[in-house]
Amino acid sequence: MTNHWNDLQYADVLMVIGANPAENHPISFRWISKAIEKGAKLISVDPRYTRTSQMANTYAQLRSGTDIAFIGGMINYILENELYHKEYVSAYTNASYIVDDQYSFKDGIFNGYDEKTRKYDKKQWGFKKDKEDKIIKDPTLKDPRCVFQLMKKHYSRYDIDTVVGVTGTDKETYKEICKAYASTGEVGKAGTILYAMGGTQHTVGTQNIRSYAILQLLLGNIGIAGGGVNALRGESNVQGSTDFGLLYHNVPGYMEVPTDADVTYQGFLDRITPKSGYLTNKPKFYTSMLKSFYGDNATKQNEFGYHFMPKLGAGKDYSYIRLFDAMYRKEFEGLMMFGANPVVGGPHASQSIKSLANLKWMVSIDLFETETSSFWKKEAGSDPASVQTEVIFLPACSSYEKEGSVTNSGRWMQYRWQAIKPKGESKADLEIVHMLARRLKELYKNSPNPSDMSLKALTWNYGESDHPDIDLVCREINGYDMKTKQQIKSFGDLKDDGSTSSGCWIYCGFYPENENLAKRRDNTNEGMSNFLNWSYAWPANRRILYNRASSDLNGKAWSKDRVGIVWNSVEGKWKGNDIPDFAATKGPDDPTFIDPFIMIAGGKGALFAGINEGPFPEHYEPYENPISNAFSSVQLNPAVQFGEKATNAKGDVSKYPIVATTYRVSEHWQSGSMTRNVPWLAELVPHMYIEISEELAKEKGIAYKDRIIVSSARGEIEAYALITKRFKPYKLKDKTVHHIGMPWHFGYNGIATGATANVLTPNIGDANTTIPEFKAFLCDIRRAK
Ligand SMILES: Nc1nc2c(c(=O)[nH]1)N[C@H]1C(S)=C(S)[C@@H](COP(=O)(O)OP(=O)(O)OC[C@H]3O[C@@H](n4cnc5c(=O)[nH]c(N)nc54)[C@H](O)[C@@H]3O)O[C@H]1N2
Ligand SMILES: Nc1nc2c(c(=O)[nH]1)N[C@H]1C(S)=C(S)[C@@H](COP(=O)(O)OP(=O)(O)OC[C@H]3O[C@@H](n4cnc5c(=O)[nH]c(N)nc54)[C@H](O)[C@@H]3O)O[C@H]1N2
Ligand SMILES: [Mo]
Repeated sequence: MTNHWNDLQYADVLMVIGANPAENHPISFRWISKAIEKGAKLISVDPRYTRTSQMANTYAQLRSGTDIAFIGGMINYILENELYHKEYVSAYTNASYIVDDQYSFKDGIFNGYDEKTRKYDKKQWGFKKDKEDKIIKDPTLKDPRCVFQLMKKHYSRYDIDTVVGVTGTDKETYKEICKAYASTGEVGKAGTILYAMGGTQHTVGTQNIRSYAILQLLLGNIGIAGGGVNALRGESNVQGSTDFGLLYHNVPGYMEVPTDADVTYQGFLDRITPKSGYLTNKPKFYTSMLKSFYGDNATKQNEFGYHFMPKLGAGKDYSYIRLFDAMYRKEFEGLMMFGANPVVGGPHASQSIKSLANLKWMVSIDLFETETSSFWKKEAGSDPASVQTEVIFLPACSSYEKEGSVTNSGRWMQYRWQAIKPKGESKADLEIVHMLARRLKELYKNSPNPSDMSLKALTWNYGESDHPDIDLVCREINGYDMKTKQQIKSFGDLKDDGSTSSGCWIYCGFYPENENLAKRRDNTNEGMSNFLNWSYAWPANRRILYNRASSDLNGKAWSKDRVGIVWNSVEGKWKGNDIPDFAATKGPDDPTFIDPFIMIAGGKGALFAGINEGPFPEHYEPYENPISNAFSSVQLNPAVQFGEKATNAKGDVSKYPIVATTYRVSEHWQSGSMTRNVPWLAELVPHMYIEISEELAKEKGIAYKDRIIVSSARGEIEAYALITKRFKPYKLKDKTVHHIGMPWHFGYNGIATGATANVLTPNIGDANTTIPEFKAFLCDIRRAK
């Protein structure tokens, strides 16, 4: 989230698109309801009429996988009718930048595309520069080659009729939404966008979210209270885990993992450090992280221990789908899984089982025996001995049985204390890792083998018993001065000369001196519900990102009802209801002042930005699509990469004419290991079901509670039919398309069991993140015998 949960109450219009917070983030509704009580409008855009839709002023149906068309039409409406926030767009975004002459867009393809590699050369999407190497701008936004005009041209193709012909949305409802949301472009108004997996789990997931960001920049909705692009994150600590390098290509603080092509530390730093913007400081953060990994073993002479770091094979991709592909090819011997159940949660689930069966060993660290830790029973049928994978199960304890912090969607790092002692032999994940690390270090301490140097050089100073001292972990995450061992107060004080250590730079400052600020529980509201003394928000306790944009060019708040940070000329500093995310003493007239979007070189909000499939989001159809693309002759996102051929079976509309999507219900949690083992919850939603419209049920001769079979190119499942008004057939331009939906919470273990939706889902992902396309695929249904 650029903003945070409590802040939702300050919005004038809330658009929930690709999320269902009433079910999946129920507490958020406290703040949404508060906004509604004050007169705000709630818009819900979803293929299915959800519990969120039920609370909304306006509900729009859209076919799964068509968000870019939906938002593209809104962008067009706003540009055509000049409803954007003019001063904001001109001053705070890159709308005025003149784009390089090379830029072009023709029939779905931008310039710089290589068909063979399915990749773009992003360097060809640059800006025009003058002799002093400065970007040429036209603040009037009239130049036909400025970002603003090129964007206008790009989205002029997204007229309302074409859009609703693709999304299947009712035209009058669509117009109503365009008007209502565009009203937040008025100076002083605020609109917020809430999204989650309905937006991301697509082959165009990243561009879906970029289209939300463009919309928000045009309306001047970023940096202000009640605004923002707000990702409603998933598992309670998924924000924290990505902050700490959960993903294969990141180390803590969203910095890059070195590859084996990065032969020297300096060369690596040169590659990953931008030439301008705040991230020019990256070497300070990286070196401090290496000091936290290797302590005194990281010296200037050995490039701060850079060579101890494991390197990723250059060009290798070990994101989820590729990792399972690699396991299938037997490129891995073993797998350690902390709290994951891929046999239910992963795409093309029956294929995941085959990948696991190709491992030599697998460790599952979980609260329950899951479908994954018992996969060998299913895989082998009546002969478990035929599966060679050695499976080890370590009982983990639940969140209530351990202490530590979790970071919520608003980036607030909140400490939780242990409520009860762990049951049985179960242990906290941290304890399991700690015990393992200590034993491994002991085993290898005398090894002369160079490949074991990394383990030997690693510092592990969290106490001498099997129970780690978590306070020492917290102190190390924040960081300290190597000589004095004093805690560092802010990431601005980190150095690249090896004199400071910090485990995760974005968290540096949560533990200055002797107070762990994640433990703060002072709920005094000093202004705009930012609760600056409640827990700690990264970075630097800032509650709303890019908050310079909360005021105008002179430093005056856009709205007196939404004061973020304002310039106080008497005191000569920026003050307000938040922590400024820029130098607080540099006035608005200071020539060295940094623009609001501090993390981007130039500081301007990027309406034009190079991500993998182009500088402007463009609509492409999902991998499996019911109609041909109305916007160009390119069907699928041209930058999507394919994995193993054998695992990428594609269903054709002639055989699988129905669009399907998957989602969650309040009563179950994820792959269901936890909730399907809790009797009360298992009783509330005891069976797997498929939601189908009354029209489709009639066409197929299916009655309520009939057993039906859903098939896709990957497999088929059997479940109960739930006939509902929540789904309606879609009237697209040339044909009517049926749409069904189903929860993905079921598997064959636990008290409540049922078919796994992911047997049906495709093994293909987004072109930037590779998140699987769980939300839009084709299938067919029939009555079971
Ligand atoms: N009770 C409960 N709460 C949960 C979870 C849970 O399992 N149970 N899981 C947690 C986790 S890890 C996560 S990531 C979050 C996820 O939170 P959400 O993203 O809200 O979860 P979903 O229900 O998967 O998807 C949201 C909506 O997207 C819609 N949708 C499908 N396709 C499209 C599309 O193409 N465009 C648009 N605009 N919408 C589409 C679906 O119909 C669905 O209503 O929830 C978290 N909260
Ligand atoms: N079709 C479809 N598939 C999806 C999605 C979708 O929308 N549609 N959503 C995707 C999303 S957003 C997500 S996040 C993934 C989730 O996929 P997974 O992470 O594989 O599924 P979970 O059920 O969340 O697995 C969590 C496991 O952790 C265990 N656990 C709970 N607490 C602890 C703990 O403290 N320590 C340890 N060691 N274990 C613990 C639980 O018992 C459970 O078995 O699924 C994805 N799969
Ligand atoms: Mo998630």
